[in-house]
Amino acid sequence: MNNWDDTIVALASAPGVGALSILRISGPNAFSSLSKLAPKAKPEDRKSHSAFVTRIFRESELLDEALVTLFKSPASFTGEDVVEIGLHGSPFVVQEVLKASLSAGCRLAGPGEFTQRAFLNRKLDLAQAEAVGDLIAAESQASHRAALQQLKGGLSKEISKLRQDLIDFTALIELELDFSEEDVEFADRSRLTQLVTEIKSHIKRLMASFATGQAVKNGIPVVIVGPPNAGKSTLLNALLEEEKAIVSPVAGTTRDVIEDVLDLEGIRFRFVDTAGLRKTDDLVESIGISKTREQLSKAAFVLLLQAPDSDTTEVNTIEVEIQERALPYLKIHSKSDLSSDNFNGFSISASTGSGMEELKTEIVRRSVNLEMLQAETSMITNLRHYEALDKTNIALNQVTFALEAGLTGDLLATDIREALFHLGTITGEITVEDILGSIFTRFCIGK
Ligand SMILES: Nc1nc2c(ncn2[C@@H]2O[C@H](COP(=O)(O)OP(=O)(O)OP(=O)(O)O)[C@@H](O)[C@H]2O)c(=O)[nH]1
Ligand SMILES: [Mg+2]
Repeated sequence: MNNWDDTIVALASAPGVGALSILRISGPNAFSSLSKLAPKAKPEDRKSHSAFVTRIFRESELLDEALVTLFKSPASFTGEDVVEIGLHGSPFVVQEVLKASLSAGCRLAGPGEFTQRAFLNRKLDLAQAEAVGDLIAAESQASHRAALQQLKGGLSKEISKLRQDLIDFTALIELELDFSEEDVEFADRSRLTQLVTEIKSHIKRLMASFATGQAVKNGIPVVIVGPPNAGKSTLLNALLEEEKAIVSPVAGTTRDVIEDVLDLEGIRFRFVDTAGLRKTDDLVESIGISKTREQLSKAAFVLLLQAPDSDTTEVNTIEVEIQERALPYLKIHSKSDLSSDNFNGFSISASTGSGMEELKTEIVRRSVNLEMLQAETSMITNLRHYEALDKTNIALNQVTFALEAGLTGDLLATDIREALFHLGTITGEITVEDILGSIFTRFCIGK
């Protein structure tokens, strides 16, 4: 257990009219600071995890009546003595109590400092600590679930297991090195080859989840394309139920990229309306079209619109481009209210709303790996973790190479140690100061 000699304080939830604001204090002086603020609190006589109502004073002036919760070290989020003060007061009262706690022996916490203490006290590993940050930022049900799974330690357990398997093996190889004169092999090479192959495929699965993981965190990008006037902007507006994009009968109305997020079935999507794709001599429109290509390169799913009066050659050219990029897409006949033809496939009218609900269902079904989202499996949502897995994989490729070439134990051990190092940076079993700094400063103050 680390022992800091200072006690930190911060607002853990924002003050607002009618809302409870929580002031969180953690450190060796947490209870003595509380006693100064609330003489009747008597924290030493109370059990951990007890909550009670008490009056908060600054000197003899009554500031608020507060709901206080105590957590005694080591049974707290940070592992230290923790006091949480729930204030009813206005932002003014909250500021006054915060100031009074500074005079009572606390200092203001930096960003993420509570979580950092929790990590350094081994209450959470690094991947879990990062999940706290994701949980705070989670805006949709799916991203919330992914963060919670990581916070529960799902990913950490998987990584630790992979590491342990490798560590057991390195131990055998290092034993061989001690007996190098005698030319013995404790570590069965074919068993090691098998183990490395298993670990590599596990890592591949985790790395493949990154695309879904990222999409869940930031919104799955769905790009709307089609010839001019096909009704792209009208569709965006109908999906968002808001007049976000300008709609007009003039071909080439949309030039910029217009986007907004929408949650469907608890999953966040980012719908992107574009200038479409066509050959044009108009300078501004051609800039818009190159922006459409840029959006396509980031798309997870494409909606291709074709109106009854669209030029089919233009539609086909766009469809070929989508296929060349190997993007999953849905071809939609738009403005169905203007045509009595029976199309094969999807048809909608953004004006009358016909086909819109079916379209939303189809987008969710086609663009998300629902199995991955719903299963209780770990997903990689964090670029740092993805890069660490990538480096682990490269090191393991070296191990495979060394095994195939029949290289000696010491060379094998070096590559395995390299793989262990990168795996260890995910959960923080191996910590590098710069990594810690950059992770926790991204948190907000009070967490
Ligand atoms: N009847 C009918 N008209 C529609 C429908 N959707 C769009 N329109 C009309 O078609 C015209 C073009 O619509 P937009 O949404 O601006 O088309 P766009 O594809 O964004 O066009 P550009 O931005 O110019 O490429 C407008 O006059 C819309 O009112 C529909 O479902 N039914
Ligand atoms: Mg438009």
